Amino acid sequence: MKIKTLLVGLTIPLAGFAQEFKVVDQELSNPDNAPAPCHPVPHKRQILWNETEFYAFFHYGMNTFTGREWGNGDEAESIYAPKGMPNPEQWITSVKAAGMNGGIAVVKHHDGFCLWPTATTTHNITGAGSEYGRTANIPKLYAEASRKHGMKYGFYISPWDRNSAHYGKDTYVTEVFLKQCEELAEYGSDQFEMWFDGANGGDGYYGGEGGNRTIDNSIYYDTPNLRTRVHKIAPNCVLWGVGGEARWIGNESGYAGNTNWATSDYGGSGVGEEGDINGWFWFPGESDAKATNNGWFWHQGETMKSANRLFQMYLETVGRNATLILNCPPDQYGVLPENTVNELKNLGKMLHERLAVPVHGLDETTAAKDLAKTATIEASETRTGGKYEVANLNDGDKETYWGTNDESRSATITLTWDVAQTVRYLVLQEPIKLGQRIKDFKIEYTTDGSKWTELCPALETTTVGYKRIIPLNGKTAESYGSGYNAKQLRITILDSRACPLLSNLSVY
Ligand code: FUL
Repeated sequence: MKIKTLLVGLTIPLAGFAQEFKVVDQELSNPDNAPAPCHPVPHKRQILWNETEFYAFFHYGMNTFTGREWGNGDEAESIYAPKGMPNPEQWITSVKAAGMNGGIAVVKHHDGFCLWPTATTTHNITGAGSEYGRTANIPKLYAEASRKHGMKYGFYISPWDRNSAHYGKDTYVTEVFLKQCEELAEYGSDQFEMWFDGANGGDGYYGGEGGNRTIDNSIYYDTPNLRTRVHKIAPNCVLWGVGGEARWIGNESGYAGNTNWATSDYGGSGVGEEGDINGWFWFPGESDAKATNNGWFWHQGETMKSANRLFQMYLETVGRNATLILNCPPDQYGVLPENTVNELKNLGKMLHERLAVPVHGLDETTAAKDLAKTATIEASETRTGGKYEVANLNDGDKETYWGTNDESRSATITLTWDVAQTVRYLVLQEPIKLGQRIKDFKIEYTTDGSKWTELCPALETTTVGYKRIIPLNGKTAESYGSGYNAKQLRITILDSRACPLLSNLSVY
């Protein structure tokens, strides 16, 4: 492609000098006819973060022993007294069995108690009320266990600190918060996310002074500096929330919008579930939800949600271009209770058998079969350049993709089987490094090869993004019905922000 840069004969007086601008011919080489990105696009670390898809949240700390959800910050260190050796390895292996790919451990909640021997405050495990508590450096053990089991890991460190006398003053950010983040970053340069909650200000113990502290959340934490300092140590660590690299989906109930753009503007909370097609930033959604029927922290007598309900949450988050961070709270022994572990296993089996999610310990032969692999796939159009064939849709390579030529905004993809197949779910993925593009599509099937019927016509089939899983009966609660007997399945992309591209298409 040849571009003529039009800086024609302009003469601008600059600091007393006449500056001549010349016409420049630039030869831009694009031998493969690669499509231009549709901005905004994600940073590499945001793509890696998205690929984590489903991960755990572990709320554990002072509140586990007080039964509270928000400690005031005046709790004596000795109240934190695990009755057994906290075992982050058990947390990690239990969630791995559910098909999760990692997790975030809360290592400091709003009460300010730190689960590692930080140099920034004495309000930490060194004063714990049991030998187990004093010995177990949670972030260290957690990072080691995660690495051992090939799981991604990161930490929740509450910016709001109701214990610290510094909170609300400049010294808090420089002497406490940033230093704590750096200490945690040192537990591993391969962290994938740090979680910075938005709750802040208000009353607390504040070193004994008490009262209320007010801050301006948008500037107080010195976010640009925080990002630079953490990324220096952990370059692929996405700074969630206050950090501005991934956004809160906004409901804590485990669902995202059917329409969900990974683009948004900073600051607003109204874009949580759906994002904003006109957003200036790549600001993808994460959905935080509880696997149990009580608070974020462990409480006596709490129950687990059923695997069926958790599967529904998965469809409504991971299946709607968000990630799912599912909270599984360790108890006072520092382990996940048995009923949690069992239900997580049931969930893993369901994900494996319905959507072929790879689950450690489960045999591949019991995974759902991807029916796209046995179909003949045809597209109404294929981009010239020789690299964008439909074969890329199901080649297991996330770097390759199918696409149309630049001018197109619509296309159809048709899958044909020799023998009709029972279909229940369609999975689509866009190569998001080139931006989120598709904004309307529909799905049809035919049993006899002549009469086409639209599937889930009432469902908003708008955005795709990193991943979209469509339950073909249109329901997330009872999605695994008898399915549809399809000889052919046709996906029609009706509109797109730029020429449509797809990196993966699977059918189960
Ligand atoms: C909230 C916090 O205030 C809750 O305690 C919990 O940690 C949740 C995940 O985020 O904003």
